[in-house]
Amino acid sequence: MTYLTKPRLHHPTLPANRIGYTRRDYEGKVSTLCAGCGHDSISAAIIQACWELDVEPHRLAKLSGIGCSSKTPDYFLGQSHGFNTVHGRMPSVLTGANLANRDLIYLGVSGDGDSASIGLGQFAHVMRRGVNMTYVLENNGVYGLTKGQFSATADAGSKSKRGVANTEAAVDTVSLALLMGATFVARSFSGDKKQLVPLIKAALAHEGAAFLDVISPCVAFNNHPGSTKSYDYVREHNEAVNRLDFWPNRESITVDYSEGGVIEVPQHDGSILKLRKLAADYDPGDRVNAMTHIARAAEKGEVLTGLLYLAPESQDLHAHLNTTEVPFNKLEEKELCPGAGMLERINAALR
Ligand SMILES: Cc1ncc(C[n+]2csc(CCOP(=O)(O)OP(=O)(O)O)c2C)c(N)n1
Ligand code: SF4
Ligand SMILES: [Mg+2]
Repeated sequence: MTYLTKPRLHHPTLPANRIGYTRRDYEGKVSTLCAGCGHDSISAAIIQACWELDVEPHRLAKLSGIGCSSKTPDYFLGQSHGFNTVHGRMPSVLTGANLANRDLIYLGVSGDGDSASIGLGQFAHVMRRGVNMTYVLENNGVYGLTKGQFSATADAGSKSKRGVANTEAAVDTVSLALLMGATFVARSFSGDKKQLVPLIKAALAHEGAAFLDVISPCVAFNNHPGSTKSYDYVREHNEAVNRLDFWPNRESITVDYSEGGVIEVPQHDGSILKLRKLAADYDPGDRVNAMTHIARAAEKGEVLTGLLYLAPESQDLHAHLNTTEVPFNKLEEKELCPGAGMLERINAALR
């Protein structure tokens, strides 16, 4: 058996969200990952975020590559659209789907092997193109599915289970996302649901390329002393720059934030991000400053988490390409094929 379906039993007292769904309606099949794998906690955070956001499951498309991480979309949002693509190719398939139907909410799930090795080019280009998506990278520093080889995000000096030190420099995916022009960049930890759930909600509401790197320990191959992606290491070195609260536009804000250090950032859809500053000199609106902070923290062996960058203005690929508001898959044939005369005029303009 390759998967286990969950019985569709609903406890009558489970709370429902505004569209009448309980958390169970956002679950998927029973996970076949190792007990304690960080990836399962990320799936639970995605379920929580989508339930709290009242996402209609049929309006969400989840796409992934290959790896334990890329298997996880089977374990959440069982009523959403899903596409398990080829290793490292989730971004291009997602870009195509997004161009064909801009009306869906796009969630890409990937691993550090999937994104930082074979899929590095695809990752870089989907960020710079500003595809309207949430890109969740479940980062454990190893190729979990193929038995724990170091991946390109393993820190130099980090030791394997057998005590061998990694000698190669790590690809820092948040720095790369910033360099490539991502308009929302965050890092979190699978063991910190309080931080992770609002970050996922804010990323899903963001218009443009939202990148979320989540350190997600692999308990089978990379959770020992000497690993910099273990539960203990991340807990001891986690430096959160801010705490985020996400407020959908329909809710009036009643919480008292008078203790100071809070920034309100309105989003294009009317929702509001409330950022509680934890590091006084950290400004998530300043990309260059964010890159410097991330590099300095990495030098000290710290794992900088929180909302690291939010572009003051963001646009997505459809805005760059000036495409029609109507999704392509809803256009009639006469609009998609305007005839030989129009083709001739286009060709003439290009000569
Ligand atoms: C084209 C191709 N090359 C190699 C593989 C073998 N392979 C499967 S998963 C994987 C790496 C997965 O690592 P990661 O993306 O970090 O996911 P994890 O299992 O750690 O969550 C590799 C190399 C493959 N499936 N396809
Ligand atoms: S091998 Fe590692 S990444 Fe894969 S399921 Fe097990 S703990 Fe998770
Ligand atoms: Mg991995």
